[in-house]
Amino acid sequence: VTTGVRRTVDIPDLVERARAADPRAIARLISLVESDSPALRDVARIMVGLAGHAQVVGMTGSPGVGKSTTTSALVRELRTNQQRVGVLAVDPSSPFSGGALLGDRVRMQDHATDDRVFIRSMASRGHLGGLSSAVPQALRVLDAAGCDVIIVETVGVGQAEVDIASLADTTVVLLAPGMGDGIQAAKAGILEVADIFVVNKADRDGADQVVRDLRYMQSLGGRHSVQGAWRPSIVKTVASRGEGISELRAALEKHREWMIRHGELDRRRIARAAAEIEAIAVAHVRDRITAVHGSAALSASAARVVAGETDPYTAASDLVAALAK
Ligand SMILES: Nc1nc2c(ncn2[C@@H]2O[C@H](COP(=O)(O)OP(=O)(O)OP(=O)(O)O)[C@@H](O)[C@H]2O)c(=O)[nH]1
Ligand SMILES: [Mg+2]
Repeated sequence: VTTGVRRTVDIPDLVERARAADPRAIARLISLVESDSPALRDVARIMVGLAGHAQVVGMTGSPGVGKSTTTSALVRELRTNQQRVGVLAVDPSSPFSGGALLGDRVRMQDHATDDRVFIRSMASRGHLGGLSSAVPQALRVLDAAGCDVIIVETVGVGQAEVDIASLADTTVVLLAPGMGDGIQAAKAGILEVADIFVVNKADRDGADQVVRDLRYMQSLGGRHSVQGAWRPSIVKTVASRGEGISELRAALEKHREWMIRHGELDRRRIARAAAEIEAIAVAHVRDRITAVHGSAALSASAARVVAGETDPYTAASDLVAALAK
């Protein structure tokens, strides 16, 4: 298999080594899927049937709320239970991975020498502007590599956290006292996506008030108030001291068990795969439009719409109809 960089990569060999938890092979595979190279397809094909074991946990919340500290403490907790852990820190603001997450890397350094913990940061914006198609693939790589839990950390700004929530089996929304989170969270709609609330920085005044606010909001309804629905747990933590982290782990396990018992895990995963297939298909159609009509065709068609010669629906139908020929 040849990648764009004139280098031959033995993907089956890489996957084999990744399954044996070789961190360099895992890193290389994630780089391959991240670079959106033709190898992405091959990696995806070879990994069929190898993923599905890991619990994917999304961690989201406002900047500085304690996501990285909580993630690091949770990794420690999971490791004492002999679990293998992957961490993907996804930066929603940057088209490039790396820089912005340096602080997170420093915070994660405790785990740098543990070969059962794999930590990686990624940009979340793909070339089409949406959530990078590489994120689900990177999750599959970590899953195939035998991770029991994969934690995806992303800053809760804009649409990104909702996107991340759609990738996770379990979504953890972090809040902290004194951050005006109650209102912010409600605004961003992240209350709706939470399976577990963590009220971090419980060493500060106001943590109990945040818990009461959450309980009050839960009492008002929403998708969780439907009969038989999962009622999001609320866990108080002082992540910087590791307090409440075993309770968080217990809440994660409880949610996973609940989902399995109610068929929710399969439902979520099917919905996720459907969204992924659709996104790939749409990207494919987009590429085909350019391939069949040439890159100038869209602007030519747009000019006709602006000139009042046709309408956008007819123009779109014409573009798509030509693809089938
Ligand atoms: N008092 C207190 N401080 C905490 C606690 N947990 C984290 N912090 C501090 O809060 C600051 C931000 O923590 P991070 O873990 O980097 O927060 P984050 O949500 O990952 O931040 P971004 O990735 O920048 O969005 C750091 O200075 C932490 O030491 C806590 O439980 N109590
Ligand atoms: Mg962080």
